[in-house]
Amino acid sequence: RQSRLNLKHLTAPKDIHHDFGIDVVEGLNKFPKSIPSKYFYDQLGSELFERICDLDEYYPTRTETAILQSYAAEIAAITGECELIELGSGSSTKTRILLDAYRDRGDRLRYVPIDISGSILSNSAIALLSDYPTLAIDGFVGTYELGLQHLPQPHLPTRLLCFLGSTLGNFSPDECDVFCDRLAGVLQAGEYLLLGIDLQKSKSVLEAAYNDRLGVTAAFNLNLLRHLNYKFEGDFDLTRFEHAAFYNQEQHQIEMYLRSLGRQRVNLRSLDLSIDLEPNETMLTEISRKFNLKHLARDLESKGFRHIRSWTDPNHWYGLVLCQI
Ligand code: AVI
Repeated sequence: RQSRLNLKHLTAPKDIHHDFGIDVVEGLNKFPKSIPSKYFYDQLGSELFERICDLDEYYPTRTETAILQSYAAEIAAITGECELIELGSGSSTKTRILLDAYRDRGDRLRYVPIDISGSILSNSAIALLSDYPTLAIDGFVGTYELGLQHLPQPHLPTRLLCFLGSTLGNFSPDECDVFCDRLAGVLQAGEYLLLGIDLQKSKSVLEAAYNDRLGVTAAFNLNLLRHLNYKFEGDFDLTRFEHAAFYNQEQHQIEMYLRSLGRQRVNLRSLDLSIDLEPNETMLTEISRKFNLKHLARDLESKGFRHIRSWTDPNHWYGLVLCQI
């Protein structure tokens, strides 16, 4: 009998470490300085992000969940029996809503989660297997890129690739372009893409979501420096930086920074890197783009995806887009 759980590690930790070092040297030698947001997600960073998702001010997670709860059955009816692939599956909480919808139809259940965090992936896979006795999981610990390169042979009539949580918004327009081309390249004719995206809205709602009163987002942002210290024998003093997040209305994006409280020099010994920061100098740590549903559907059409349906919440704060290649 075939095992119901198959989890593969796609990247040797050494390679991740190597890319991380190159990205950090490049980002910190540039002006203005920046650090790629994908490095937020060490163990503590992933846990802090899960806490962000529970915050009163951070509406995206619960809004996306509510939309899925309302429309998962409709999504399942459109795609029919299908294999679920998920990029950035994390705790797979939202995936359960889709799995329930397919299970209620009597469909076979197969799930291909891809996540950079091995511990979160294996914990959620074990919990899923016990809650869904007929589910088979064929997952990958690794980057999205590696996961997409190693997708298993499809077993069910079609596939639905889910990219939820508005993570697409953390890519620059160019990265987004490359990524969508990539998705179009790995999916076969007739297969589906389900995207969760945060929509444009008032500055006050957006800025509150990234400047929560408990300071969890600030801790999440500052944890990046702790991660750098740990990885590269660094001496960032976390008390000498502060979190800042603004909505850039022209670019329709939240920009998150770490601001230097005073002039300081920081060393990352194992990278042989020293950087100087001016008082109030900022390092860009994340952009979080906010979309317009019509524009996004048009952009996806230009990549070869046929827009099937979009769903949103009563406030139109968040959108789910289903398209087919
Ligand atoms: C993962 N990503 C979609 C989150 C976002 O809203 O851009 C990351 C985050 N950054 C601060 N709060 C949450």
